Amino acid sequence: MSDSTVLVAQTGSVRTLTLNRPAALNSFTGEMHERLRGELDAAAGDAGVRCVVLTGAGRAFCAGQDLADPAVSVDPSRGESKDLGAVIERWYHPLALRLRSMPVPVVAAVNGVAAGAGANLALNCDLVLAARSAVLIQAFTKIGLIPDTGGTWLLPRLAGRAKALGLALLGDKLPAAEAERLGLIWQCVDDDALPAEAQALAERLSAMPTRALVATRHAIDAAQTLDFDAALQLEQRLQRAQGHSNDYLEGVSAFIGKRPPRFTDR
Ligand code: T3D
Repeated sequence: MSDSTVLVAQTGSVRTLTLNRPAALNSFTGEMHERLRGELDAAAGDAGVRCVVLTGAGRAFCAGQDLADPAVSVDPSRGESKDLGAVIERWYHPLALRLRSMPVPVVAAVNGVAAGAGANLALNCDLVLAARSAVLIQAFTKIGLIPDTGGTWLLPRLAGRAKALGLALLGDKLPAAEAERLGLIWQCVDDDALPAEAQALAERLSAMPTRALVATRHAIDAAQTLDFDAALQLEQRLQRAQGHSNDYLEGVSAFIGKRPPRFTDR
């Protein structure tokens, strides 16, 4: 197997990116950030990609920041501190923004523990499937930090303030089934079934009208900060654009012709 920190595979129009530092539970070094950023950009720019799956090698999805990376690790005996704001600005904020602005849907296949920024990495994806044995951990307060990578924005919106605070303050393990019950993730599946379920979901999404999917994500995210009238205005603008798309013509003619549609816009 390649020793690259991000493995890339393609089946049809589904691009799978696998975080690949299993000995350190796929925690982020600067190098892995760099690779993932490059691969997300490459997938975004490739017309042959209509859905991305993000997963982890080995027993973890991602344990967040690699706490032994010299860029962020501190030597307690020296009483030194690091500028974590710079780390966030350079890596985690662009990562969250990249995921939420991908021109194709992104599926997280959470194969094992997802901790710290690793948990919020998953929550930034469009649909999150998790293996039943996986756990999500807002591990930040355990090391004196606050949730980042969009966690403070995402958690209350997904689970409500009470659960968001419980998860973020206590940093306990949240089993995948409970994450599904709380509405934090789309679905929890049996461990053995995760790769096939993630691929099937990604193939289903890749056959759908990509631009409509991405515009739907945009409208739903934007509506979090808009009043009702502004959300209606945004729907109108986006629907106008969709109305001019090839996919809309194809969708309607396929419906009228009683045949399956073949969507091509991206
Ligand atoms: O730059 C900044 O700091 C700002 C940005 C912050 C973003 C963040 O993500 S902060 C949160 C960082 N992540 C954590 O605090 C999680 C730390 N890891 C854990 O709490 C546990 O490892 C897990 C709960 C995730 C899993 O526990 P367990 O018992 O299944 O595994 P383990 O034995 O703890 O870990 C296995 C190996 O992975 C171990 O290495 P070893 O002893 O076999 O050589 C462990 O050190 C390594 N590992 C796990 N997480 C990290 C890590 N190494 C470096 N960084 C990690 N985050």
